[in-house]
Amino acid sequence: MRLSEKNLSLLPANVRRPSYDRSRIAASIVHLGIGAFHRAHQALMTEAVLDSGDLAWGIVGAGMQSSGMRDALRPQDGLYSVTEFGADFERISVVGAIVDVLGGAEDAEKVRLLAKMSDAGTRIVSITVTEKGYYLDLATGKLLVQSPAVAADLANPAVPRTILGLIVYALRNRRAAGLPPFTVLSCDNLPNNGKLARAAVLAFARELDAELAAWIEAEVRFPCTMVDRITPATTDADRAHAAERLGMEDAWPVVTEQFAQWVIEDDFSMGRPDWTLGGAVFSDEIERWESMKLRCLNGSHSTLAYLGQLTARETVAEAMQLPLITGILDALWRENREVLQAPKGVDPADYVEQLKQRFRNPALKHRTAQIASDGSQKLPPRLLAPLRERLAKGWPSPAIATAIAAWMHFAAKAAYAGGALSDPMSAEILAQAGKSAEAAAIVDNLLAIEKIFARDLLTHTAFRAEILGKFVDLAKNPAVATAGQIRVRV
Ligand code: CS2
Repeated sequence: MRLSEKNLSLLPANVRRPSYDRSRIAASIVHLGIGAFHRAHQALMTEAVLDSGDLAWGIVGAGMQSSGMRDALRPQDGLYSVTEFGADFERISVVGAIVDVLGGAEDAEKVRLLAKMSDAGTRIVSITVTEKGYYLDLATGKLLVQSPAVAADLANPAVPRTILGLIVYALRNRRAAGLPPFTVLSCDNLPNNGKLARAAVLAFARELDAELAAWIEAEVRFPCTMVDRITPATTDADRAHAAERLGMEDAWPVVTEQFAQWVIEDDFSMGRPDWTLGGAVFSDEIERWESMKLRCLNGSHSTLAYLGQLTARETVAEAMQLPLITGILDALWRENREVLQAPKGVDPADYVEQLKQRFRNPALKHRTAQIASDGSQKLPPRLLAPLRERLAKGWPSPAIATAIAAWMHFAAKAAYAGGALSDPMSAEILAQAGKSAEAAAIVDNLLAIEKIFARDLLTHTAFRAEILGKFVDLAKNPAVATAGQIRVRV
């Protein structure tokens, strides 16, 4: 038996389920990048809105690269389960907010998606495509016009594959039809995510049509948001657990933590749901919320991931058992806090304590390999931003330097093993990391990648000495996988 509209009534009594009539929902939100995170976060908060009786805000989800989610959820009428785990807490809910899933690999689906976005009923287009889905050079903020995906979308308006092509062509259709523009709501882990989305969309539009770009600039709203909920990729064990609780199969359940936070700038052109019903907060302090979260949570997550990968710790909770790692994290949090501007009413010390509890959550099998992906995209906002603020004050940053050195070891390890990295810049990183087996050369060759490090760090004498020192410390530590493989000149 499989989860579906027809089988809802057969769920055990302790499973939460939609309290409203799904056939009456208006699907006014299109979500680009329908993965586990969106389904554990925005979709669940939207579920609370629907449960309150406001049925104006159903979601049409879209896969950007693969059709996997569509194939899993369509036979289930869009229904799926979310299991939330806290220290002494477990709750399972079946969510009805996603009314359809489009998109994926096939051209015909992209055409349907574009038509849905161009439709008068679409009021919000929200996005979770990760950092690389914006096609921005994060060191300069410029659009990667040469990237094959962007070039293809500029050349082929009928079947756009990137969020930029989809948004710009849909807005062009709406303008031509005299329809108001939807709001573009970025929910990715980027500082000023709305502003970055706007910059990428405008740069793409300018390549096509200056007038259209000017219209977008004047008319389209791109609120910034801070999103937070640790949601690991679903495993087979999660599928089995959900099936047992539901008494039926769910092809793609979501497992997440109890904690959830969503802070949103209240700037929507065609209305918005009252997401506060699901726990969201509207605020004009997004930049502070976002930088606290990115640096304290995601920065330490990346640090844990690279050090965890180097010390054979498969999950975050396992990595949190290793004093070598927790010692570096404590120092990293101190370095971050010294340059942090916390939102009003938030005590950063409490925030960090709560993070430690969240990272230790044994119910979440959050793989360090998953977080270690896309380092080229994650390092700049998570680690290099606070680093530059500290360098400007002339302060040393041994913990941030260790974190970056750990990423360098991680890259060197992959280069020596002849493997690949899950990173859009894998080829370039591995070429630089594998050029030499000598510590100083590896550090310099990697620091020379301008798309990640810009130009200032390689030539900063004090920082270069600091990171080399930390890189050498790791190379000499027998607990680290690359120890013995890297030559250290004395
Ligand atoms: C993680 C995030 O994979 C990663 O890079 O740091 O996905 C993290 O789990 C979320 O941002 C938590 O809100």
